[in-house]
Amino acid sequence: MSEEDDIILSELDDEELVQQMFDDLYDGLKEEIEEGVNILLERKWEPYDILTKALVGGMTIVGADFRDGILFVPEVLLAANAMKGGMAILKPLLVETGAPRVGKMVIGTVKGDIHDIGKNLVGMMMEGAGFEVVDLGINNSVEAYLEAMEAEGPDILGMSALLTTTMPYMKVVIDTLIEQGIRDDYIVLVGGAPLNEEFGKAIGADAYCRDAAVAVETAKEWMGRKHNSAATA
Ligand code: B12
Repeated sequence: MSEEDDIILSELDDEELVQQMFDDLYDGLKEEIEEGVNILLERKWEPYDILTKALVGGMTIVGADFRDGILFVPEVLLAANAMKGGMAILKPLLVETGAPRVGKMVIGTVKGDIHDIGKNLVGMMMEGAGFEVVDLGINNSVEAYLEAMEAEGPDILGMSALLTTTMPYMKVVIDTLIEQGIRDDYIVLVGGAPLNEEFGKAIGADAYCRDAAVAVETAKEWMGRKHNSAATA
């Protein structure tokens, strides 16, 4: 029996439990992460706090060790899978706000990029804030974005990229919108770890958002501007 088998999660205090969840996420232990999330919910933690403090906090440690060559793709995949297990429990809770629909967003990770945790988180938080979200998944070509936008008629286009090699593709999408004369029909939000505000401006996005909470605030702000300009037009 390994040492970990002896740990009973429900007997840990909140701080110890979050630390243990960092370890469990690191080790890709999906069931333990799900159990930890459920325990924190029973202890009346807000779903958003569980998401940011326990899950995103743990993924930050995984990210640092991946960057430093201590963890490799298979381990990170397991960690991502464990994180998704926890997110799946939180999703309905974050989404059930009963808020009126405030707008519609089409979101997807760009071509060549398969990272989807951050995008999923943004989608969840946007739904929680009352937006209707159409998730195109990963590896989206210009054509896939355009097709979805035509079919769905969103207010907002959200693009995610986690690789320095795939982030320029966002510009390809925006340039195509410009060429087709439809750029100003949408609010374009971009995000992903390697991006920054300057990059967002340079490619012609309306805003770069560093995390899901900022994405929600920014989306609401831009929706407000859109309504005001429609009223004065
Ligand atoms: C998990 C992970 C993986 C998993 C992905 C699993 C999955 N289903 O997503 C796997 C193992 C598959 C993977 C693969 C690879 N990865 Co990887 N991965 C990561 C890691 C550790 C965490 C990313 C993550 O999920 N973060 C947690 C989420 C919550 O944060 P986030 O994504 O940043 O999202 C937040 C914000 O950015 C923002 N946001 C994100 N998207 C959007 C979109 C919109 C519209 C808005 C408004 C906001 C927004 O809000 C989010 C929520 O707050 C990062 C490290 C890091 N520091 O980012 C490396 C990292 C991104 N990967 C990296 C690399 C190199 C790779 C590989 C090329 C490795 C390889 N040799 O094969 C492959 C690429 C495959 C491909 N073609 O895409 C590098 C990229 C380096 C670079 N400069 O380009 C990183 C930075 C690690 C590193 N330092 O080396 N990876």
